[in-house]
Amino acid sequence: MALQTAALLPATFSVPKEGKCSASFKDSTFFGVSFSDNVKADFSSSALRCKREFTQKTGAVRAQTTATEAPATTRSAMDGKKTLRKGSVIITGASSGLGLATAKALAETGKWHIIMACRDFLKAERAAKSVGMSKENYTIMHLDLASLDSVRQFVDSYKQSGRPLDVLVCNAAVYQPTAKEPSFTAEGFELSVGTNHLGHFLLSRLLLDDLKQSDYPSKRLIIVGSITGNTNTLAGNVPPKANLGDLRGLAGGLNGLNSSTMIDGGEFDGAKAYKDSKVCNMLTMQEFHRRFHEESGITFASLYPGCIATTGLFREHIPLFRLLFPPFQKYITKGYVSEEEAGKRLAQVVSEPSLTKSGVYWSWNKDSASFENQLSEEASNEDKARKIWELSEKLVGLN
Ligand code: NDP
Ligand code: PMR
Repeated sequence: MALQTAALLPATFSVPKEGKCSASFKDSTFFGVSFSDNVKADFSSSALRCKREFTQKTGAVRAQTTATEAPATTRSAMDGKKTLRKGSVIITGASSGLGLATAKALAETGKWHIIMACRDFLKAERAAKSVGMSKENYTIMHLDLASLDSVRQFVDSYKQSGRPLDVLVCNAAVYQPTAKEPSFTAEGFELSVGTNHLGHFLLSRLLLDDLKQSDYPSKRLIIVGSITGNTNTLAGNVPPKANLGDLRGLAGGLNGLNSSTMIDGGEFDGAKAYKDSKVCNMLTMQEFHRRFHEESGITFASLYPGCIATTGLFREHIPLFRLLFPPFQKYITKGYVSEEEAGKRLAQVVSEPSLTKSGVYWSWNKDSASFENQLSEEASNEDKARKIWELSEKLVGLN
């Protein structure tokens, strides 16, 4: 049973104005090449398989609760100066790509303790080592966002650890652009929206009180968004476009039985499901802001870090896409950013004193300077945000 709980070891190119795209291809084609029949089964890891592998691989891992609560500042006995304790930041999906690069950037400052909330413990441990993070700067905890039980166990373990929570970064995501059939989370929600939105929704709701209790100078909840969910950009107009419709699929539970697997009630489309999930992420951030910013002082933010064309996000795309996508973004759209640069951007949203404004969707210009970007009509629709909040509460069992 010791293993059932989370393992805890110390261990833009953005087009700001309305842009119209005349592209007439589907997302499943790129440079006119059809991918549909080339999907490889070796990337078909289901949430359940990952969970099993974790339990097998981490047989020797025990939960430890080493941390104790510490006030944000302590006065030094030597010179009486106040010193700030290390901030505690949880980053979901810190085992690769943007999450790992952000963890690395924050660890290098020496001012943060990073809780890497990951579904594959060994992968996370290797990843942390591979980027040179030193053990005193991070803790790996098991979290599978495709299982609400796992989310609840993670939260329980975190609370038991006694560690304060100063910043939560909802970063993990799955993208299934070539899937012909939907796959599902442990509770039977379509996997992309289930993981990217519903898993994070429950996680952030359950950890909100911990954030509220933080005495750190700036406490933040960050939910990673994207340009492709924003139809006021060229990238957001590449088919299939995000569209949540009247939310009838979400209301029905996205299970493909008595409802559609898609939020808008349409036919399953993996690329659209991902983009829809990003719209939910950006709307959720704003709804948090409206409901809790004033009373709690928490900064709620989202961002588009740039096109990080080399990450594991594209693992289920065909090899040709993965080969051509980075140069396409580098030389044609000029929207490309390296994982390292994107990690620095997200690290700014975590820790920069100048980025404390709440309710903002951050982006960066060509000189890598941050600016408050405009969200599309749908991604800033207050009525939809409230409805998604209420429907999501029901689905994750908060209501
Ligand atoms: P990666 O695939 O490299 O990282 C995604 C992370 O999410 C991985 O660590 C993965 O774990 C984790 N993850 C996936 N499913 C689960 C799950 N069920 N439970 C816990 N963790 C899970 O992609 P990126 O770094 O590119 O993506 C990070 C974020 O950036 C996403 O929110 C994405 O939408 C966003 N983004 C990415 C852009 C890009 O161009 N790449 C552009 C705009 C936004 P594992 O290592 O085990 O697979
Ligand atoms: Mg896109 C203005 C240029 C721009 C930018 C910044 C992106 C970002 N993309 C742009 C344009 C185009 N893309 C154009 C003109 C095309 C047609 C050739 C195109 C195609 C394309 C595909 C097939 N782009 C993609 C895909 C994906 O599978 C990626 C996706 O949609 O994932 C959901 C993607 C992306 N383009 C981006 C970004 C950031 C992505 C990554 C996904 C994300 O996290 O949002």
